[in-house]
Amino acid sequence: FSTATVVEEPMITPPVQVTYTQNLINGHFVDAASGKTFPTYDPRTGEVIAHVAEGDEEDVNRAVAAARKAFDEGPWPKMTPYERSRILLRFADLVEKHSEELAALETWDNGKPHEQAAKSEVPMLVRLFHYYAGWADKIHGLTVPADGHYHVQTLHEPIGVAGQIIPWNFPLLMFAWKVGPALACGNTIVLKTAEQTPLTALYVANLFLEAGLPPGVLNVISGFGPTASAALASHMDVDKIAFTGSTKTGMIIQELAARSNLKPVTLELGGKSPFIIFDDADIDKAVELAHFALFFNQGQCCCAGSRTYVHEHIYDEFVEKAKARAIRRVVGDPFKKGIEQGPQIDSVQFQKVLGYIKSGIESNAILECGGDRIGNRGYFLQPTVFSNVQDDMLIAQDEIFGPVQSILKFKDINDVIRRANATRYGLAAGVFTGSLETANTMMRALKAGTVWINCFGVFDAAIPIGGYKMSGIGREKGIYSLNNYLQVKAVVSPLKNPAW
Ligand code: TXE
Repeated sequence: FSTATVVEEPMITPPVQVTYTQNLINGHFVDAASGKTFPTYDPRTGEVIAHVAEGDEEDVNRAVAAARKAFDEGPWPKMTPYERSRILLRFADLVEKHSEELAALETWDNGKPHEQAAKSEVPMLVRLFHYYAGWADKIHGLTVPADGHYHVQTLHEPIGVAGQIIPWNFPLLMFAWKVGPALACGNTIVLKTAEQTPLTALYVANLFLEAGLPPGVLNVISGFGPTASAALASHMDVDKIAFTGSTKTGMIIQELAARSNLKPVTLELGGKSPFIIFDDADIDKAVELAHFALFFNQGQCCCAGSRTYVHEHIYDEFVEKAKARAIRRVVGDPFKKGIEQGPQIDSVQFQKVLGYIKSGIESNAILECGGDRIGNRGYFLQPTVFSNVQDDMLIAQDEIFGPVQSILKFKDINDVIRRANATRYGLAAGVFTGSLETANTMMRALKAGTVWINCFGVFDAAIPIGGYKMSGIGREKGIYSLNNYLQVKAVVSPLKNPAW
């Protein structure tokens, strides 16, 4: 594997320093109440980048108290919406100003290609805050034509203290998807970052302070799931919880929310999204898109096109070309120019992916290429392609969350619709075809929160995302995310003289 040599070379020193490692509570960076810290690692080498404060129940209690006070006593929900919008815009300007440090920090902590962080993810963070800054002063209720002699209106009010728990695969974007709409609606927040990637959220939290966000409106805690997240999800003074992560943990979060104060829950969970290629499609474009759909971000995407269904007429040619493309994929130090794939996030995920590769081999899928680690340090994996994958194999059912493409053969449209939908997940789907009728039929038939037709992985601040079935509850981004952070109050009052 030619890419192995790339990984063995000395790694580039990241062009950024770690400045913020403490929790942000009530406008101040503070140590954990216990005094404990934990390491965050460079996935290129497994070496420690920094030690960050380890928040647990006591820190969550302090953060929730600050967020409660900032909500109940203001000024945040009581500010004019325009003033809130201005702070979100100032924050976006500061992100732009510090985009180089941010992109470098994101790559260092997560391992994703620096070009991807710099050219796509940091600009998307800015775009998302511009988008929600635009909403802040356009949130309003309705007047309702009810029966009887009443004036009826609805007020759309912020819910209160929002608890938000985010994962490690897109630390900055997950921060933006959660924080943007919550702040635009006038809520206050306690956000718990993923233990693998605490650094960029702390960095941008400081930019929020610089932008003039009042103390207590946004609190950021680093820490672990069973301690910090669980305390947040079960807190009696948290009014809403939003979570992105695995389906298994999503079920725990919903249970904790239900058993405490029945706080509403939104969940963005796992997926096993089909990418379906018909025989009337341009095969070279289909190969490239299917490759991108699966391998992007080291395969660590909730929406990854992880079941590549290919029509039997073009199957053999597709498999050959998909294999050739995977072998050409450039893996190495994500700080280097031209690198397409960096390391997996940590040893747990790395071992998990290797376990699925073993399972694919044992279940008699054909290993076309890859299948092993690259080099002997860090968490680099060979881009791996399996053909002859059957629907009942583990690699066709579970979320692998790594650079492993599974190619399955199908006969006709009815066959593939049935099989594509035969999963507990329903996050996304992709269709590649030259026929409008096929595209329209697929778009209606697929049970998924997003259907990409002749494209894949197109994200935008305005496009909602979320899951059918066990891929989640609710939608994030776009206008739909506002509903997650608003209460609707109906106000009814009688008329003096109904004749008027
Ligand atoms: O996720 P977890 P992990 C999927 C992907 C991956 C698998 C496991 O398949 O391989 O999940 O990854 C917090 N109570 N996705 O273990 O456990 C944790 O601290 C409360 C898909 O990293 O879901 C972190 O903040 N909270 C996904 C967050 O949950 C708990 C993105 C995510 O961790 C907790 C990431 C507990 N008991 C992984 N345990 C997507 N939808 O994009 C953990 N957490």
